[in-house]
Amino acid sequence: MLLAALSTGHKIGLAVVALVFISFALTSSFLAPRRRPDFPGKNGLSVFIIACVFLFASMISAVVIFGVESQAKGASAAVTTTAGVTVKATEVEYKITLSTHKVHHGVVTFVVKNAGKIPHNLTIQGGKHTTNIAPGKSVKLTVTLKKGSYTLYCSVPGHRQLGMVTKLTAT
Ligand SMILES: [Cu+2]
Repeated sequence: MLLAALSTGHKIGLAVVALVFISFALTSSFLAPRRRPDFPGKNGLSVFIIACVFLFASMISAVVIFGVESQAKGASAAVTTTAGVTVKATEVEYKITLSTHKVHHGVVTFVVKNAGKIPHNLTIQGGKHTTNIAPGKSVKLTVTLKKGSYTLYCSVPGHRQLGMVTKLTAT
């Protein structure tokens, strides 16, 4: 989750820190003992431990700092990409009314209200659907939409043909 939220710049920064850490670990475990058979030795050991702790700490802080930074930067965008948008769908016999027919692609939550007198559902063609909703009740359906055009309908037999079908575009 955290890594996915990082921007490219931050990922490069993290990779550099990770590379330093890895090369230090490899160098100290393979190269140093060859040159100095008594490695790490009495004095060397404490230096080695300090270096280890320091590098580990910088790696952790790099993750934390970069992570916090990108979360702060993404905060405004998160409204549409992470938290998602809400589309209200009102169903009656035999019509589906959407609060909007155009959304930004990503997470979309449908709040589906059955304002009719018999059960209905909201089905995304080729995708998720709500349960059959009793009259007067509301159900939420959260989906992740890629860019494209979607057909929404009620899958109760006959209802789509009677007009319970509409379109939604994700841009
Ligand atoms: Cu229906």
